[in-house]
Amino acid sequence: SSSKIKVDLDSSTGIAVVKFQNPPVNSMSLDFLTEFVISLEKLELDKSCRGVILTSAQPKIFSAGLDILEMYGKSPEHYAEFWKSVQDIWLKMYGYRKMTIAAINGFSPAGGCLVALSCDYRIMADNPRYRIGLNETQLGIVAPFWFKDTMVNTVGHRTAELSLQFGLMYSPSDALKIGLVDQLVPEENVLGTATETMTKWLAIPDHAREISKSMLRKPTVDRLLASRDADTKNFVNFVSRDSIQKSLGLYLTMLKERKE
Ligand code: CO8
Repeated sequence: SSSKIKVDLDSSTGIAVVKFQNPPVNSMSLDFLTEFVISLEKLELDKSCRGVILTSAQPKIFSAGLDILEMYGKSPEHYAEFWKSVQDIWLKMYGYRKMTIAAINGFSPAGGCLVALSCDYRIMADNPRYRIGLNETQLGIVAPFWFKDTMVNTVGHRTAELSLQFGLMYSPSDALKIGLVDQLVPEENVLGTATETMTKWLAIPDHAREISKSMLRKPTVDRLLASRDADTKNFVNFVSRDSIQKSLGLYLTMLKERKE
């Protein structure tokens, strides 16, 4: 299978650009997530890499989130395997030792938003058509507690209440207002600004920044580590329900019909 993750490491600056290339919408399938986590592990072990920028190789879309087809009409064993890979990518990213920046160059719903939220800094294209947010409830599904924790840690409790219950998708300017993203720039400058910003962050001694990050994030990571199996069981039971399968089926149909 062809590569869904393109890694470009500049060993003179220590900055790696990781590009999602899973057309048409960078949905996060099991294959995608597996390759993604392996790429991040390799970069974490590579001494010439100090920071990672995540962005998309597809125009207009950062990532459409988890691949809904991995959660629809499959076996319980498949759901469990898929969910473990979702946990793996979040655990890897949220606890990542190196500096990470999301260069959000398009739509970023649900799992796409989670990946961006797991970075240390978010720069988004100021295109008013783009949206970012945890829209799970709109699909009739529920973002798990660690998605919620990540959101609360970023935007605060009250904004997370509104955001998660409504399944709100924010325009770039609204996302900036609530602190869901840190900076907006013209579309063509997203990657350039991310590189400049990374260079500034890399002026901070790595070990001091790393320990500070870990101090802030470890309690959140530990909560999932303490209950991974229960969280997987919970997901498998939930997603296997007839009512949830029906909701996902309707949502997939809606996506298709919207096009015609
Ligand atoms: N998974 C699978 N297929 C998808 C997904 C997805 N997330 N998103 C889009 N597709 C498919 C479409 O169905 C379409 O398929 P086809 O070509 O066969 O008709 C194809 O990709 C292209 O999509 P569009 O035509 O819609 O492309 P546009 O450029 O018009 O729009 C968007 C791009 C805005 C990204 C749009 O596709 C969209 O809104 N997608 C849905 C995004 C979404 O709601 N994702 C949520 C996924 S759930 C998740 O990430 C977290 C789950 C948490 C766990 C829950 C516990 C149960």
